[in-house]
Amino acid sequence: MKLGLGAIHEVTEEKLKFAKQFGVDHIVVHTPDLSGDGYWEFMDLLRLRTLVESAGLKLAAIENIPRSYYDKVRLGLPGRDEQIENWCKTLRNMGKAGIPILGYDFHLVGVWRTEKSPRGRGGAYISSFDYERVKDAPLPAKDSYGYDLVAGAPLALAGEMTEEEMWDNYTYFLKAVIPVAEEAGVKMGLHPDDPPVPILGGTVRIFRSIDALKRLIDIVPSDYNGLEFCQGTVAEMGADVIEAIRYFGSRKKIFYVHFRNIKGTVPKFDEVFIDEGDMDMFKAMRAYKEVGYDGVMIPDHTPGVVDDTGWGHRGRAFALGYMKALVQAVNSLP
Ligand SMILES: [Mn+2]
Repeated sequence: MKLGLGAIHEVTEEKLKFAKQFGVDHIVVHTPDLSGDGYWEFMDLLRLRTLVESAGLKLAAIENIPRSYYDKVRLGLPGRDEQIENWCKTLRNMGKAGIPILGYDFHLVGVWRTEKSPRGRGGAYISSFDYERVKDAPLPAKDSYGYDLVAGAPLALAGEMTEEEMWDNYTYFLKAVIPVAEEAGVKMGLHPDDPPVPILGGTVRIFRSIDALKRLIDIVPSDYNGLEFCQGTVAEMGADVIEAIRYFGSRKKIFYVHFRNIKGTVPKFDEVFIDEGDMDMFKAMRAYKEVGYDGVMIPDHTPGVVDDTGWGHRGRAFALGYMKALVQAVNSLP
């Protein structure tokens, strides 16, 4: 198991130093601003990797492509073939630039929480989700990342899609891109839909169960088709987390891990500190070790603590330290 730091949108000297100081070797960059026109250019990707490596770190993955780059793909609209072609260009350029993993998701309204309040331990700010409060909320114009939900298309389209249509759009996309991912040597890992509920903002969400994750790996069997395994989201599903680690880990389908703990499951959960959630994180870490997982793990969302920064340096440092101790602990098991 390798530890890393993610949720880094802009690779600054300060972030790299932070990672280095807390003793991790890997960086996951989140939707970098690479000024590409529908795809990312080789030189921009190469510069990004070089920047990370100049600090003595490795660029383990890029997480998420700008959502406008594949809005038509997700909705199955005319123009999707061009976007798929661009996705393939990005994959080829990533491969040439030596960036081995692309994390992505395939839903319409992004990550959604209903509250962020100081209800956490000692008044820490935690984010929470309560499906009751947003079940019937209408389709927003922008997703929760702030991007236009469906650039240039009637919003209603997204709201009218059925689950099977969403699966069709996904299948069409996956069959087109995975062969190119193989050629390029870039693994594509899907992040399950967070929160994993059937409908949000009037749009369907298909990756909300273990069965759905199994289905996606069967659509195109390939070493390059797998998961950005968000343990927090799997816990939100109410699924058996250890079982899921064993199932996907033993099949080498976990490309990297979001190591997060929560309290509750959908319809209602809180994102608490890593040491106080429902999941025994030691057991989880042991399961990764037992299946021979050798990829990167990064902290995911963490509660906001006293005097923390907007990015959450203190919260992330706590999670990282905890993870480091867990890795040492499982590695010292007989
Ligand atoms: Mn996650």
